[in-house]
Amino acid sequence: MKLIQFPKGFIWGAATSSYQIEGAWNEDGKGESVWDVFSHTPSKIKNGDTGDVACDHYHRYKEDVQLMKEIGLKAYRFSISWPRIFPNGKGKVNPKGVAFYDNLINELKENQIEPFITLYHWDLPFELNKIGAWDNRKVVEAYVEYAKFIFNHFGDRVKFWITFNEPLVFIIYFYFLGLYGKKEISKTLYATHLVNIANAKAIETYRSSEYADGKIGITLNLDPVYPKKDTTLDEKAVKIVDGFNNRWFLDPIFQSEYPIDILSILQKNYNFPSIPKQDLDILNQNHIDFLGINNYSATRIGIRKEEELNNPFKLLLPKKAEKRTEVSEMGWEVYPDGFYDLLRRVDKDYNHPLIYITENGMACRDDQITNNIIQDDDRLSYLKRYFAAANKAMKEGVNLKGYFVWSLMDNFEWIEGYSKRFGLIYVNFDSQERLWKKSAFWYRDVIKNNSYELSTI
Ligand code: GCO
Repeated sequence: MKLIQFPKGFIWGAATSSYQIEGAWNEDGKGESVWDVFSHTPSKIKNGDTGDVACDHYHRYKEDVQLMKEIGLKAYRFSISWPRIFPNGKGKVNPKGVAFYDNLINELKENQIEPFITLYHWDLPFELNKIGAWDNRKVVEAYVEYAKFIFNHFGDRVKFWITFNEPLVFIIYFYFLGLYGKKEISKTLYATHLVNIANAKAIETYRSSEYADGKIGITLNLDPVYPKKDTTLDEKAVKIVDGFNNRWFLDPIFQSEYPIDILSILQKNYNFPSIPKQDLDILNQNHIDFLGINNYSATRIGIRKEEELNNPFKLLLPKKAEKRTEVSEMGWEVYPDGFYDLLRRVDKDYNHPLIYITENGMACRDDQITNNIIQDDDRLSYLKRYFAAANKAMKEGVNLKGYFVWSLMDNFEWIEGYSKRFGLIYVNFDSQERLWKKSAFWYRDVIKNNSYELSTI
């Protein structure tokens, strides 16, 4: 057995997002989001599930904060539903929406749990989708106004801010998913740049706000990318996938420029427009305080023909893991060494940034119960190995200061609906009963001891 010891003050947390847990989709003046409309569209979501009720967190938040308290969480990462604050995306504020988050934040503070707030976890006000979603600079302006309101209203109590969750997913994947309706690929790609502008302007707004004494960052979903075979072709494919998946999002944020190899592919194949100098200046003047990393798995790439390199989006599509690979219920490979590799790479290539793991966890069947406790041994084993990988990276110098398990509780897993369970806490979506899983008890002890034993056999 090996003792895995974390430094004093390490921030142990759990994460959720508004659309995935709140429910009350049209209550107390909340406006529609693109996900309300999408999940109400037949055959889009598995089993016809919607986020209409979800975990009913909007009404049960006090009970849920007590669960966080019992687990011993030091912090809780959640997102604010933009259309609950601005039902039309901008203009008139919804006071009952503001009151919900006031109550939640106050409940957290009263229980010594630090709120980490994600401003945007994908629930774009549907009204803004009508003017083009993220490929319209007017949506960027509306986002900055929303952010300004949030900072000024909650900034006295909230000191950790995440501007966006996973631009790769909510732009590239969701444009292909049709979430925003019909879109051209060139506009989709340009939207990744506009979100970077929105990120920089939100940072600028925060730093000039009344409560600018906190930290502000962005959450990216990053993956280590490996060749399936040790061939030049696979190495070339790895460079492209790593470029699209990781560098296209990391470089503008840390280096205020886009990776030239990917930029030239986009210019050649998708007439990606040149970036105006004033945009690059905005990126250059507003850097993040910390990077949030979401990671669950690893990406392995193998191609047979050179021409496959000309269709980068096909390369990017999620792949089924090889046979006999350990996978989660999502079919994602379990590969903790990849997590270590990723952390070391970000640390080395992007100048030793302050990092929080803003999401890591495992979807499991969670169908075994003993003494009212869900026996999620697979998740327990996953977390032990991923925590150990992070700990190893920290010992080698990575500036990692906190870890948020995805997720606090089972919730609406986007197009998978409620069929995939990531929670430390099990949710019976018929009765809304919450049940502890074995991993929640284990996590409670890790937080209490700031350490745990890892079997080395
Ligand atoms: C994401 C999102 C979460 C997901 C989780 C499991 O990373 O995709 O932030 O909302 O539910 O990652 O897929």
